[in-house]
Amino acid sequence: MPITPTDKIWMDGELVDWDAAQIHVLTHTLHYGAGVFEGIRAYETDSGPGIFRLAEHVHRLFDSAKIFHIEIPFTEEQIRDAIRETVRVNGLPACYIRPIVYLGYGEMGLNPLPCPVKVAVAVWPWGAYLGEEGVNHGVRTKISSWVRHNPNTMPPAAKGTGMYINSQLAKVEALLAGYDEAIMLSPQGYLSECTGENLFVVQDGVIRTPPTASGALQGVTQDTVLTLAADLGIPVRVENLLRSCVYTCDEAFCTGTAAEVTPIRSVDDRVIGEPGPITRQIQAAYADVVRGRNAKYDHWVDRV
Ligand code: PPE
Repeated sequence: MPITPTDKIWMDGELVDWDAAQIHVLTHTLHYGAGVFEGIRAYETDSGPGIFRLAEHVHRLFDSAKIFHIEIPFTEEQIRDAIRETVRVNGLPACYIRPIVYLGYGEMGLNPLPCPVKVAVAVWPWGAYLGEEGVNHGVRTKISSWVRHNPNTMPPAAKGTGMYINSQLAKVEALLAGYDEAIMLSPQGYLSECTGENLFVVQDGVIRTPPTASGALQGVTQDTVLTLAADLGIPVRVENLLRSCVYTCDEAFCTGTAAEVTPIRSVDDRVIGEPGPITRQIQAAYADVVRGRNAKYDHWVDRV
């Protein structure tokens, strides 16, 4: 998906022109992959752009950094302010927001501790992550031959840049085989998540999703969906699920900030079909809450 440039990028406390947001080729994170990032969306609301669950995303960024021994030279409040400012100056009604913390230029070798810690925030317009067709009719998925991280190989609770090599291997394998997205299993053989989304399965009116212990990221959208579903009176369970569950389920969908709520129409050529009623209900509830149209969760929408 080509990036549409915007006006300014926030780098280490200053707004710089989009084209001037450059780094050195000996940037530590480029070589060894230890950086942490977030994906956040701002939506158009009645009172200007609203950033969805900003505090939770920034908190996860700090948790990810802590796991990797990266000390962010700003407070959570400063980063929240930087994000609001970047959204504001770029003047978009809605956008995707990418804060990244990385280790900069000045050191080489595997000890990251002496490296300068750099922070940037960029925003750009980003449409349907898995395509409009996917949102409306569901995506075709394949269980990957690539296994999700063992929790003692890579910490699933961290959103680390280098961790996405695993996702990319699975994504490319699925795309080259003619599918839209991959579903990954945990090293123990349970369903884990997709390459950039959490996974949900609906069976007999119950919504189920795998736990972080399966190697899945603890998704903000996953939490939002579990909360909204409970409000709608739909039973929810977070538990280990077998691969066969997703072959025989009534409905399945995946969730993420970028992907929002995207239905799954088939898995390994076992057809689930057009998005079902619970998936549609969750999609609609999500579309409302992110745009500040659900009074109960107005505190999730941070107006800039
Ligand atoms: N699992 C993974 C592996 C993941 O990358 C994401 C977000 C999620 C689950 C859902 O998390 P949350 O956004 O908190 O609901 N993936 C981000 C990056 C996508 C990208 O291509 O870059 C995102 O959705 O912003």
